[in-house]
Amino acid sequence: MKKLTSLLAATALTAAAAAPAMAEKWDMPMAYSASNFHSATGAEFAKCVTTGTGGEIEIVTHPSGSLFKGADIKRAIQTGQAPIGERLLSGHQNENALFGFDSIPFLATSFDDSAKLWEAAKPSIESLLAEQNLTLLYAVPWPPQGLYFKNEVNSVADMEGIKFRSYNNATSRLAELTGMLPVTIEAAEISQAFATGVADAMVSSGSTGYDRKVWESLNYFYEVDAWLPRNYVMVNSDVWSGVSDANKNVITACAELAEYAGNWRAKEYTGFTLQGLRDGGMTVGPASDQMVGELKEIGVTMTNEWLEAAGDEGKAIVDAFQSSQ
Ligand code: PCA
Repeated sequence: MKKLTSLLAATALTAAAAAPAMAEKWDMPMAYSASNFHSATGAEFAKCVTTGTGGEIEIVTHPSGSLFKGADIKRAIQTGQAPIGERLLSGHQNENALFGFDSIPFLATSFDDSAKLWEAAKPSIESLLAEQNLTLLYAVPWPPQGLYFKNEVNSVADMEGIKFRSYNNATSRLAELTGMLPVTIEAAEISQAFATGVADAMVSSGSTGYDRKVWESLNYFYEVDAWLPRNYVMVNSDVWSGVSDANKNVITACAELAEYAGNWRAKEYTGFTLQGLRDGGMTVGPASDQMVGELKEIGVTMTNEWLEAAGDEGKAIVDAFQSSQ
């Protein structure tokens, strides 16, 4: 009996020793700061997968663009330099207008509407990604987008000539249509850009302003609720097809959990970070009626431009979203 027990123990030890040889480590590049709620959600997703697969797949997150910068993350995953990662979906709008469905001003301005719009767009986005050797795992919205300025602004005329930090095509276009000068800068680098006067304004969530402590340079946040762009987590499709069915189930379940938790966090973080901006000394409040009216006119122009660029598939997304209202 004793012999059998020690034989079993030895076998168990051998099995345990063999396990790490099969274990894979997946580095997961992420563009935003470790403290950001998307990064916190990604870290929990990574832990869920590592635990759920019994360590067969260990995911290690790399926030703040430390492994690949935001703009390079998708290509890194497509080409297999990294197996998995997170990126701002509308960052790919320059490749295909469809990716910009979530950055159309005033189309979907609340968390509920953003969820409906995502529902309408998801099949198109999944197949666009699949054509690029990418498998979508989960997606989480940012809080509503508002306008940050160094100085008080009450109308579009007041924006003339201001240097404006943009993060995708739509935000650059918004700058052009409001007479501002767009310069594209990753969120990880905005604190320095504002401190050195490379930019004096941006459109973003309270969350990004809070994470990057922009009150050190900027003084006003106008709650415009213009749209809610999304981050998504993708995996290289070749890597994905090599994963066992059991581990695929674990990863899919962890992704569902992450999407749920991320949505919840985004909502919680909205009020918390706006208060954080106030505590930092910023003036936070709604934009003037005049400014909102003028921005909405620009929103109509941008909606029409997007519909033209995104063709029938884009129109089908907007129609499906509007009929879900
Ligand atoms: N923060 C990101 C994208 C949208 C947002 O709220 C950024 O500013 O880069």
